[in-house]
Amino acid sequence: MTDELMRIMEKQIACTTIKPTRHIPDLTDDVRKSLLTQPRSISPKYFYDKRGSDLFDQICSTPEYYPTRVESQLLAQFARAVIAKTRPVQIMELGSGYSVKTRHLFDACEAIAHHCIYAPFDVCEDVLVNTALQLSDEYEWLNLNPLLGDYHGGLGNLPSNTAPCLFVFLGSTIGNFERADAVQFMQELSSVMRPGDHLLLGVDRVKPHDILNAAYNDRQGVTAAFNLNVLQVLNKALNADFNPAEFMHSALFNAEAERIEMRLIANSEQQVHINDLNESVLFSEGEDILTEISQKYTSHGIDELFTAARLTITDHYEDEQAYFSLILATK
Ligand code: SAH
Ligand code: AVI
Repeated sequence: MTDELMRIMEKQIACTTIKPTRHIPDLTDDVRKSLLTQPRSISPKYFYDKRGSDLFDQICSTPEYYPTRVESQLLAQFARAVIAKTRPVQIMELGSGYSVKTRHLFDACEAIAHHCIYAPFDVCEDVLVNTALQLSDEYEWLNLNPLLGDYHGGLGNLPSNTAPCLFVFLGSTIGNFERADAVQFMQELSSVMRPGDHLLLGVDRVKPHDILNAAYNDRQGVTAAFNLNVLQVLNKALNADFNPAEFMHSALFNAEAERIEMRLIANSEQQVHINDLNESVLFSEGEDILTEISQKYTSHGIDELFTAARLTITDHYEDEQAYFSLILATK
């Protein structure tokens, strides 16, 4: 038995699997529907195997990727106010990853001896378990309830019997939804919130294009490696033979749609075999796969999102340059 497994058992850390409330296509369905047909795309949720999650973590420390830095500064500044206002019995975080910035909320709880439950919800089990282990060392008072699941499957089965609950959705992960899907998601979130619950949402803002483009094209090439890693995920899961060296990372701000569009572009004509599906894909030179959109919002766009979800904004925190917003809202 590995040391890590021993620690998990000693600490009794187990993930609860959250059943979807509606059908979620699996990787096979998604690949058939989106990758084998044109225009080609793949859902960004497939980025996040252990390596993809680690690469995202590294992106957060690149000098160009301002969202993490700015959001972290906002949390450092306002976490105490958020906790004082919401007094959560439970903090439920969607797409929690390594819960790095959430520690500002735990520190704010600790400062006033306010003990609570933390329920991180993520698709990546490895990261959930490791993070829970780490947090249980750092915050002994924190009552951990890691939840494994896919938020595209609905939020109706999340444990919600503990009120007041502070829902947290950081990193502008809402930007990885198409605008219409973001509205639907916010409405779904609102429908599981009860009076007294709050939502803390991190949203990246529209800003000068050079800053946006640089954030997704860091000089060390970490974002490129993160993007290309999805091909390895497909190779492993579906016994495919994508050659990442034959694809190029591309991320460009689409000014009309106000979003970064991240793609993988075939360097040459090539045939890829997806053995488990018994399918082949012929890529022409320059043909691309859309791997992620990262919608940026204006302050007006943020207001519209909350209005559509019938949530009332109580506080809108932003940095001096209005690069990033942290919004606290209630039902
Ligand atoms: N909240 C963290 C991590 C953001 S990265 C931060 O702000 O730094 C996006 C996170 O969302 C990853 O941890 C990824 O595993 C998770 N994620 C992506 N798609 C998901 C889905 N469909 N359901 C649940 N979690 C998802
Ligand atoms: C998680 N998500 C909000 C990040 C983003 O900025 O869209 C993922 C990312 N992709 C490239 N860099 C970071």
